[in-house]
Amino acid sequence: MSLLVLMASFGCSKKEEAAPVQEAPAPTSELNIYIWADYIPEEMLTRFTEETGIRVTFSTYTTNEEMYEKVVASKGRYDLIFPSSYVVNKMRKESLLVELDHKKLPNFRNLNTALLDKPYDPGNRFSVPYLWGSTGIAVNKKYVDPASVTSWNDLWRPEFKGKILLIDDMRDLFHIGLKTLAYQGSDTNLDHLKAAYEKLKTLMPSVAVVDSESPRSHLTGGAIAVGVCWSGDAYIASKTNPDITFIYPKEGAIFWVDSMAIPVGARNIESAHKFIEYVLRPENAALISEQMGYASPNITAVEMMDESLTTNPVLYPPSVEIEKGEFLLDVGDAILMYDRYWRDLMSLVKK
Ligand code: N2P
Repeated sequence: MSLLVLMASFGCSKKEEAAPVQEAPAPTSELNIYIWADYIPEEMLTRFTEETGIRVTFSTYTTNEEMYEKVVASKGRYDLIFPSSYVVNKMRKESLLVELDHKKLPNFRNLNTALLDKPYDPGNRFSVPYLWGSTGIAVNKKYVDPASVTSWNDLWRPEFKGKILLIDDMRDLFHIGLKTLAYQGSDTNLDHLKAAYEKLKTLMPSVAVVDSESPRSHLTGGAIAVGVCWSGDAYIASKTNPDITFIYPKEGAIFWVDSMAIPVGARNIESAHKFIEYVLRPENAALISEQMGYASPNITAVEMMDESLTTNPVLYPPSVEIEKGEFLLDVGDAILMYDRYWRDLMSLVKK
């Protein structure tokens, strides 16, 4: 299956609501960005202000769920957010995103068409891909031969007790639990979810740390033998600790695309468009990808980047791994069950 076909399976079939109608407020000289932790070089923000005079404030989140709740609870506070594809789908269907004015985004043409016009946002009316990557297993060679770690099931090996890192990502972790039981990664069947919960429960006593703020610091620290983490963190950690490698489990890694989107109620829609266009400039997109350690959806940027990065399988997975992998889908109301089980699992991690 090609990346194109695989990604065509994004999204779900729920009835769609009309796009939110919103009067564009007068352009202002401010921009409030709400973004994942460690996801943009600060110099990008400084240079944007120097160039446009637009003052940027930014705050960070570590989970899609945290971002979603905050955005819903504080309409008007943020102008630009970075949801993963399945959250774009949810938010657009709930009329929580502003329709983009593509006339203001000429650099959109630099994007890889394989990553555009997917069921999670047909025509990219509400979202513009920012970075993409995967969730796999980081391994420290000091503790274990990386060649012996091939499956999500290896996380349960007794020798890793007390030396496991997890990212604080409910959907990624349930995906792993579900896949080890041969279910779909975005399953909504309650019996399957319960079985995945029971399976994950047996892993929790072995977990040393759950952290999405800075997973890389635990990897470089050296006390972690194996970690469920995002590709970029494994890549950046390997630069300071060469014992760290990244494995795509044989059941398939988890792939995701994070996009830029404007939440309904945003007060600086004009500034948000200017920032999106600024990020789409190839030299800026290349810098973001190089410094953050994730793949760029911007083809022109990829062409400019150093080959050592674009041929690095951690950043740019071989197509065989993409074919085996899965993208997370919106799970609708089943999210409540995920949430309940997740809280219980987190209460079992030794503090
Ligand atoms: C990096 C955040 C990665 C986002 N700190 C995963 N979707």
